[in-house]
Amino acid sequence: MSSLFPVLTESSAGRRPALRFGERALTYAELAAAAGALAGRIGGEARVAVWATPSLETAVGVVAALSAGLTVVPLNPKSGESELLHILSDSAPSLVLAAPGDELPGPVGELERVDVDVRDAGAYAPADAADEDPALVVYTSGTTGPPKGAVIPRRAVASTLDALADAWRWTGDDVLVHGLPLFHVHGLVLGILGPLRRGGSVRHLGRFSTDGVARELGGRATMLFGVPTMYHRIAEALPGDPGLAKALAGARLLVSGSAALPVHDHERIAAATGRRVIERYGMTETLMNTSVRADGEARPGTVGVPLPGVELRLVEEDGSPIAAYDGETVGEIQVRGPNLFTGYLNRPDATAAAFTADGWFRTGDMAVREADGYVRIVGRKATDLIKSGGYKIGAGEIENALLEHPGVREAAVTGEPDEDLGERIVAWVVPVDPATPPGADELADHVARRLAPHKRPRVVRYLDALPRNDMGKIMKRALGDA
Ligand code: MCA
Ligand code: AMP
Repeated sequence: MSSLFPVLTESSAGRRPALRFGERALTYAELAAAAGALAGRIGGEARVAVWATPSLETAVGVVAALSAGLTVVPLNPKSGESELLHILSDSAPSLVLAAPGDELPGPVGELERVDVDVRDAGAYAPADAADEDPALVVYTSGTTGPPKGAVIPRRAVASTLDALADAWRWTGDDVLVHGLPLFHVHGLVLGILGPLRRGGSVRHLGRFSTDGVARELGGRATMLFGVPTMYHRIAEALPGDPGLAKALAGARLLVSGSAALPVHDHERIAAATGRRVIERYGMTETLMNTSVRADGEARPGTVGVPLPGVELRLVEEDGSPIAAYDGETVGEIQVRGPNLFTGYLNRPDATAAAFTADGWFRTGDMAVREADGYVRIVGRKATDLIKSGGYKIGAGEIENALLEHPGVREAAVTGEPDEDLGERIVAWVVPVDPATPPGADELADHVARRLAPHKRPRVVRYLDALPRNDMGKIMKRALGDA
């Protein structure tokens, strides 16, 4: 297939800025040189892990590996030991790319390590890779068990980014600002590979802050990507921050995704800035499916229309397609198109279950379609999937971690509405000894150490017993009344 980053081979683009993280930046010529040198060092490998800190090194490491035709497994640097062990044994990378000086814990430290030198210089010569070759393996949580590795081919990356370019009129003149993590699709594929495929530039904030957004959008940045929690924090800050309001008012495009942006936050931002945030809808497995278009109506509470090349349908419980465009009939969203993953690594069972016989991917998201085709997501099929801060978190994974704590006899995990996070993780715990139950902080630390800090329970509620039905199954819906 043609190169994922055609601009890197165009000498005319050489002096244009490509990446900026804080004070550190690379032009296209510098990025091509650093990626070329690194690709030369790792070219013989097949699958490599990247210690995905929010840094130039991560961006250079990923671009180099993709240019060499390799598959990248991004690792969350805050993942705990069991999560890292699972990801590394499942994906079996032959080495890890990291920034010089970064400490690599336990199982990652045992891998062969290649330091990314962003000032290195080599010839940039992208390898010939096929459309169906895997580009990324991104781990994503399910309702039960450990996260599954979604294998994302190169054609999915290219097609989703080109479809977004069409929908958003995204060009090489755009300067994107964001503070998203670089081990998920949103921050890495859309937020780093997106600008580089267009020949534009990205300014990463290191970590999200409304000050950083005001500074960059008040300067040269034209677009902002964020999860709803970030836009909620912006909406909260706007009344006291005229500089932030002015900066947002001047942006070309404000895009939210990864979870639903509440209409209240949409309206507060519109009232303070005169600008509407637009939403797009995607998944790790499908990359992007729909979006409000730059030239379309930004209707709060909707995720717009299917992107070019993406087929989308709603189906009834029994799988029969819904014909109605009435804003009322709810069905599960199924999608088909070049944006889809090829399957879950080492999980043919889960892959088969995710698709219908005729190749539609079952998203598990429930939606209605309005008369003009706009999709409005109304909920999710599985109550055991929690979206907190834009992260998808499986209840079963946290329950298993809690049950490994010696003070926990039984555990159930649910999501509760949260103004800031969308949903917060609640752990319902039956202690081994009711007189000395493990403390809430201790249980949160326990989960954060094993899995990841964003998977830790924010609230712990203690019970004498979990509500169960006649079959012994935990009745999660009864937990609120327990
Ligand atoms: C707190 N911390 C702890 C503990 N408690 N660490 C260890 N043990 C503990 N017990 C640390 C946290 O690690 C964090 O560290 C800090 O304290 C604050 O934590 P927290 O409150 O959880 O986070 P936050 O800073 O408030 O983060 C909110 C956030 C974040 C910035 C919105 O949730 C975020 O980045 N979300 C983005 C998720 C995302 O990209 N999703 C995309 C997947 P420190 O201060 O060092 O950070 S979805 C996707 O890709 C699809 C395709 C799509 O559609 O987009
Ligand atoms: P992930 O598995 O982390 O890639 O998350 C994918 C899920 O995020 C989807 O199945 C949706 O439930 C949710 N999602 C992504 N974008 C949106 C959006 N704009 N509105 C509502 N939900 C969204």
